[in-house]
Amino acid sequence: MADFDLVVRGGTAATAVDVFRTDIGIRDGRIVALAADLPPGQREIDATGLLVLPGGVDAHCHLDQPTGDESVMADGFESGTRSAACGGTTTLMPFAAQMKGHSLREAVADYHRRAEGKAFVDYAFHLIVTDPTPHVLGQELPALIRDGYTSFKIYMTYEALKLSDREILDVLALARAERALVMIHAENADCIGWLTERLERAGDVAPRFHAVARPQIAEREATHRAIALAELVDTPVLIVHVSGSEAIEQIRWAKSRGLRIYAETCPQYLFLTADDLAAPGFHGAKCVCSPPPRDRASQAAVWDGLRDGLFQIFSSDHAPFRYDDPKGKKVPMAASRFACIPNGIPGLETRLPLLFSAGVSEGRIDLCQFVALTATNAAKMYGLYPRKGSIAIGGDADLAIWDPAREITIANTMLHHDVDYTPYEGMRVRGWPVTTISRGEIVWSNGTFDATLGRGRFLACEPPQALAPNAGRP
Ligand code: DUC
Ligand code: ZN
Ligand code: ZN
Repeated sequence: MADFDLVVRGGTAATAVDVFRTDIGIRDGRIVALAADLPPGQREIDATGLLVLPGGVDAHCHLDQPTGDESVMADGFESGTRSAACGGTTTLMPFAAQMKGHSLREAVADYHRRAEGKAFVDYAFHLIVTDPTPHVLGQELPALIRDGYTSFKIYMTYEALKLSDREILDVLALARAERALVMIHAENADCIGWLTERLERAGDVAPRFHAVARPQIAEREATHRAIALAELVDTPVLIVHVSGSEAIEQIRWAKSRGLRIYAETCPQYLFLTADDLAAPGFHGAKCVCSPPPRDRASQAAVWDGLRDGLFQIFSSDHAPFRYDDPKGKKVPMAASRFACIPNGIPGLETRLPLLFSAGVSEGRIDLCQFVALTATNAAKMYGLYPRKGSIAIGGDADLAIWDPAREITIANTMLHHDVDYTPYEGMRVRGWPVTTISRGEIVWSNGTFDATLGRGRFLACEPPQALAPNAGRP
């Protein structure tokens, strides 16, 4: 009998801190040996000349999330986890969202029903808290945190979702007491509402005005306020989907004062700009997301932040709406009001190749930073480490094997989501995950996806782990 179910042989492995040549022995879904010249396994993968990285952890994506209007998300757990796996991601963290006036516990139960039996790879849930009543803060949330939902997102914008500053303080205090992590969508709701009304009155309703209605100043002000509220309560927060150089300045300032402010950014802020929302006809709607893509200077500031450790996490913020669909970007009101275009763009499968190519292949970040930003830091911050996010004995055998020389021109036809476009159509990348292994099973290999529906498991999260102050830096 072979010692191993699977041996990945001859590759170059990378973690957030090290790059080393090793064979990887896998048994019962876990890594059980890291050494040269391991004895044969029942199956073998020849990784000579390839990189073996931890499977990606996509710590911010939206799947089958009720929207509250007539739009419907194109991807649920089946197509979402399939697409993620084909792009080298083995753990996803979508959101169980509370609707105002409803129970958070019920939202979680509903979201489990949506996921159950449909995932191809493993997943955990963040919560979205929109109605922090005494019952939610005193009963539901503490119990949910103990049950493995240790991170929750709150909004400073959107009428149906936003919290007042006072409510934010209450949520932060609860997170401090219960050791949970609050993720904040930082945009100033009143600035956006005021600008939107003026633009609509002037007849400026095309998709490109979405970016005009959500300027950097609205993100900068809310980011500053989120930092101040977190400082007041003395608890760490994570600012999600940071887009602009001005918000980045605020985070840099907070960190220079020793505050525990963490930050996430996404591919759209490196590879798109507001000009993409001005594409001919209605095509700009394909790039409508919030916060919106900015300009070249902000792209450069985001790269600086990825390089120097300002950002800990690089997520997709996959929020999937079909373009040519009255339940997608073309919901009836969207043609006459940019504010009705569903917010969000797809990106589960392209997240890692885009960052690998422009980051690692082009020398802006090194391989260890890539692993930290795309897997390890999220696993630590959201309480999934060391089971996920690394290559370590005892950890789950979640691996992505990369061909760093493979050149691909991105086309929606090659992707595995159920969205009818990708904003990155035609972009050329160097480096692609050729094989994905989830808990020891090969689910994606050389262009073929092969996994049993429902094999993906729910992961209960531990409390967040502190990151080293320089996590993500060389
Ligand atoms: N916030 C997100 O996190 N995703 C999509 C849209 C939004 O506003
Ligand atoms: Zn958001
Ligand atoms: Zn999101």
